[in-house]
Parts: sequence; structure tokens; C-alpha cells
Amino acid sequence: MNPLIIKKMVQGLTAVFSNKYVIIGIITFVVFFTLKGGVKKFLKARREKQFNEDEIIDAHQIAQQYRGATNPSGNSWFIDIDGTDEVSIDRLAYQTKGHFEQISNQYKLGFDETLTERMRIELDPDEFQAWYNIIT
Ligand SMILES: [Ca+2]
Repeated sequence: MNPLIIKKMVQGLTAVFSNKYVIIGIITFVVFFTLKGGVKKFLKARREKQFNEDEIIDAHQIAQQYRGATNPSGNSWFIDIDGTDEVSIDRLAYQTKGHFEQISNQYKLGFDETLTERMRIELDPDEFQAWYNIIT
């Protein structure tokens, strides 16, 4: 290319890029897209956090419902003699499927015994097997 043409082009570009409106436009453009990416990431992270919290709340709630079904009197001293709400346990089994570990952890945290132990005590062997088949 002719050096004179190159020189003209450089001068032209220098003129364009030293125009404050062009510079403001470029900065606005860059800031906008940087922020847009940041905002998207922020929203995504918040959604995921919310999702995880919902899961924990559900597991906690289901663990509480297991306790209610195995301890209908509400008095933990009577848990072994106050009977069992098998209908509720059957319903809970379907909600437990795929979340057993979380629910079992929540149950252990809340009641200092494992959910499986409690189910063995409350259910007869056939019922226990049926419950186990649903959750796994
Ligand atoms: Ca009981």
C-alpha cells in the first residue's frame, strides 16, 4: 500500500478516536456489556442459591413430617408406643425418592437417630421393605 494512503488512514482514525463522543460511545458500549455479563452471572448465582435453599427447606420439612407420622403423640418419650401413621409414611416415601440422603441428614440433625432406624422400629418388615422399595 502507498505510504501516503496509510498516513491518511492513520490520521483519519486518530481524528475519529480523539473525538470525545466516539470515546464516550466506546466506553459506554464496553461498560454496558461488562455490566450485562456481571448482572447475568449475579442473577444466575442468586437463582441457584435460592434453588439450593428450597431443597434444604423441603428436606427439613419432609423430615419433620416423618417425625409427625412416627410420633403422632408429639411427645418423643412415647415415640416407640404411640403408633405409626402408615398412610402418611407411604405418601412421604414418594416425596423421599431421589432425596433420601438430604432428608435422612435433616432427620438425623433434628432427632438424633437415623430415619432408617426409625422406620425399622415403626414398620413391620413387609411395610419397611415396601417403603424402602419406593425410596430407592
Ligand atoms: Ca411411633
